Amino acid sequence: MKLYDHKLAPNTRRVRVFLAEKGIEVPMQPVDLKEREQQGNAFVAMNPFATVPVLELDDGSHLCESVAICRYFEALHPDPPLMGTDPADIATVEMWQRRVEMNGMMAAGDAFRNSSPAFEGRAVAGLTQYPQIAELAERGRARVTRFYEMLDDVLADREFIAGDRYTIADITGLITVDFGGWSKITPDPSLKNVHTWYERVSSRPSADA
Ligand SMILES: N[C@@H](CCC(=O)N[C@@H](CS)C(=O)NCC(=O)O)C(=O)O
Repeated sequence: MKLYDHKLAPNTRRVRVFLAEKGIEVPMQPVDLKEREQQGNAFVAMNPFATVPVLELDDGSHLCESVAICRYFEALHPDPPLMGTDPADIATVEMWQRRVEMNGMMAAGDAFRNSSPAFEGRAVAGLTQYPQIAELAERGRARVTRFYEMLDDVLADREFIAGDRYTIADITGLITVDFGGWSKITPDPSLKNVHTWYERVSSRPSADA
């Protein structure tokens, strides 16, 4: 088994943090995104969407999508649970994971990829070339800012995003805040609950993974 990884990429970090929380070690295979290794024939044969992470299993098959890869490890190593325990809890964690992903992470992606000069003509990850749209960058910034305000309300009465236990929703939240920082989108200082939560999750050893 090995994980096709890129040290700086938020989605690969999500998997690395998840593995660190579970104490699982997986050999890493670095992918040079800057040199477009992810767009080469060998990589596209593993993942036609041309993105990392990709998990190669011992039988030579491949799993893509960071959350699906986390789901695989959750099933293999249920302890500590990071994706819920009973049916309602599993659905609650999924609900928050998706909310953070769609309203925070993807909006931060829109802000970054539609404004960074390095991503001109590559506003969407993958093989198809999409032009940058400045309005999408602006909307992304506005959405992340609004998402942090909503998150602050959520965190008023709980330690973690999906409840009293650290879960994958917190991991996606952590990578969203750090990724948003690339575009200088940071939670407003008035959002005390978000800041307290961020200190809590970013001080866990797994955050360095
Ligand atoms: N939904 C996918 C997103 C994967 C993704 O966008 N990966 C980025 C790195 S964070 C990538 O490989 N980008 C390559 C590119 O932009 O060409 C997942 O969760 O795995």
